[in-house]
Amino acid sequence: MALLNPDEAKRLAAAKALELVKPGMRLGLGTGTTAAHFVDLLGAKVAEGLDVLCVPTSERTRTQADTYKIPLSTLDATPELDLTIDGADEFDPQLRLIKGGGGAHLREKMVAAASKRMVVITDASKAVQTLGKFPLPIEINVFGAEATRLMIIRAAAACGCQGDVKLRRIPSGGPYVTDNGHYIVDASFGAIPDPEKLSTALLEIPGVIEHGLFIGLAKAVICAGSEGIEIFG
Ligand code: ABF
Repeated sequence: MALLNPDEAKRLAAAKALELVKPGMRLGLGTGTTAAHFVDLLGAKVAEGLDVLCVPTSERTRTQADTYKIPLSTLDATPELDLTIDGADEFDPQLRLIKGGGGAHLREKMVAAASKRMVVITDASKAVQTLGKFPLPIEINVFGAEATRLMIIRAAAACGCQGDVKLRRIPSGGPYVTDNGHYIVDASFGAIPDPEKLSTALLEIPGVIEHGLFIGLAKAVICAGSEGIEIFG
């Protein structure tokens, strides 16, 4: 197979995921560049007459899907979904994920949890043995953000995770604000020895809204690289 650049690999994974879509399905649409390829390809199918109803995981994805006139809903109106297709920042051999580099992991996790099946699409660079090289995004409440940041540092240290925990900022310097009106801190741990333990510890902090560890949610990962497509799970 010809060498693929990461963007070609993402599109290949997205095309493979499209084969899982059947008429009448209620779909969760992820966020990010890989998920955007899926929305492009789905848009073409919808133009040919495919009947689906989709819940986007971000305003960005809603806008993109709207341009293709993909029938859209909300998680309130359509609280049970058949399939969610989304990208990831990292996945490990147990199909645990880090997500949230794009700032959308709260809605992504809610939509994935409301789906019978979540399938992740990635290029090969996202495969890791141990999660944590990619900084873990943690969505936090605006009120008391600094107190929450300090609690995260302490809770993570008790789980064997140490490193910078930084408030995410936009290029002009202000804090990044999510679609839900919250801040995000990015935790550069390098490695997360026990993702389940860290997940539980973070969720016990009152100011934490949701973190980007997805555990037990992905049923399969479609990973594309120069060797072709590999499906995990
Ligand atoms: C979303 O997009 C996020 O959860 C994840 O952070 C990101 C993946 O990035 P990309 O598909 O752009 O590589 O799925």
